[in-house]
Amino acid sequence: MSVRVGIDSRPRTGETSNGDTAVSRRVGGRHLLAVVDGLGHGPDAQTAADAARSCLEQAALSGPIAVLLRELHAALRPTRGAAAFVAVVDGHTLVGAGVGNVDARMRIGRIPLVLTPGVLGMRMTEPKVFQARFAAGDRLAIFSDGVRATFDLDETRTLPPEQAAKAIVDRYGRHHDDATVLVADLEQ
Ligand SMILES: [Mn+2]
Repeated sequence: MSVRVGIDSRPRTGETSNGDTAVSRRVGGRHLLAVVDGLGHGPDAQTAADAARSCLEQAALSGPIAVLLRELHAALRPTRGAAAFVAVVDGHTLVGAGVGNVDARMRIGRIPLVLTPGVLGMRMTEPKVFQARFAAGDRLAIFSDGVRATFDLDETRTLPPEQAAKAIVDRYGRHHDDATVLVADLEQ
């Protein structure tokens, strides 16, 4: 099973620091997919995003997702905090959780997602972990709240993931916020 990923991320208009970040990382048979939105925008938001990125680039993917989120929560403690959606693809199974305003959807499948309120690094309740079936040929999008949720994944179905992510950010990105989309296709 391979996951093909495209990411587009840009700061709000007039800002050079990006408080959003996305991570795609394969370890063994597992593939980590994450989007992080540092609180607010500007350099301090980017510091939070950077701390989250370095945590997610080193974290073990073999344990429960709730443990990964607790590690992320701890790594973000010295920062102003962040919202994040973190998922792991293992075969045809997608397991993940979202804390704060980073959301996700699939083109065909359905994520029974209940976002957990809170801010990673500040306050987090027990994360609500979902599990979904991720069929070959399906497409997942994870997006920060700088992207209007009205986009339809069918609109970009003919585009490869890199171009689809860019098209969604270009068309649906809010100019007053950092905007990020991670698009992942599950291939055979
Ligand atoms: Mn945001």
